[in-house]
Amino acid sequence: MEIQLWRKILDPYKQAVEELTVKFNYIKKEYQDGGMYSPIEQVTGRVKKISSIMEKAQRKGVNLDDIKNIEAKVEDIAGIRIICQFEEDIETVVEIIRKRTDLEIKLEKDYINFPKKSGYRSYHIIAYYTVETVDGAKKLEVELQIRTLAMNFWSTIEHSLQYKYKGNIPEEIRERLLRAANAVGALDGEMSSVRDEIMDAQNVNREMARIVSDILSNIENLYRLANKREIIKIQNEFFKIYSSGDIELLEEFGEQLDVLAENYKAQSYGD
Ligand code: 0O2
Repeated sequence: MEIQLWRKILDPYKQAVEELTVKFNYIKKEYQDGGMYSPIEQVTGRVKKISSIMEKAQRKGVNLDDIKNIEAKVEDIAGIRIICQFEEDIETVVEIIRKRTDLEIKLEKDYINFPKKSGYRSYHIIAYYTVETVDGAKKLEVELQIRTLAMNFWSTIEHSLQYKYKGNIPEEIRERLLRAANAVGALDGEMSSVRDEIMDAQNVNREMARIVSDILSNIENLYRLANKREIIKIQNEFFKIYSSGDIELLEEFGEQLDVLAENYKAQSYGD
């Protein structure tokens, strides 16, 4: 098939990858804006290279002229990777995907409870997704890979070794990779056991950042409305409470500042 035709075929897949990357990043943002822990840490996407599509199609015994069959058999032309901090988050993300109305699940592959012989661990979902193009709607297959940071680290290294050794990784390296995969499994287990504490610490940090940012924008607004002496007093009070690290005191201070800022605004409107 001509390269030009390939490009035309791949365009909707590119659109699907771009749209889904935005959508999953928005889920992360929604959690964070609501002051909640996000099960999604990072989202990436890619359209498979033409050479990889051809290689996979050949491996699956598909004629390279039979584009419909290639699209049906090579399920990961459009790939989205969702990275989570903890193994527990994977199930949450899978549930989110199962409930979406814009994704219709074709099949799920659980390489977490059933790792591959290589040691590869990840959760895969093949789903149908429709993109609107100038030629009308096109229903495509996309592959969603959901995995932890640690699983992603392992698979990235292993993938580049597969590439280096053209799929024939020497036995000794393969064994080491398998040992490393077990270590990654143990690491995820350890991280899960301290998950609640890590999440609490992250929530406190996020909450602190939100309160500080509100206080600073209030102080900035008050600069225009209140007198300098009062502002300096407020600022010093803020620095004192901030250095104490007491989040409750900081919250209380922030609320008082909100009231003060509102009063000044009301006064200035009344002028
Ligand atoms: P790339 O470069 O990531 O695009 P199947 O038809 O189910 O037998 P298929 O279609 O290969 O086999 O599906 P599978 O096994 O679910 O794998 C799809 C993708 O998962 C792969 O894409 C890899 O990204 C990843 N993957 C699967 N197994 C391994 C593994 O052992 N190591 C690593 N690092 N990644 C793996 P591609 O096509 O390999 O390429």
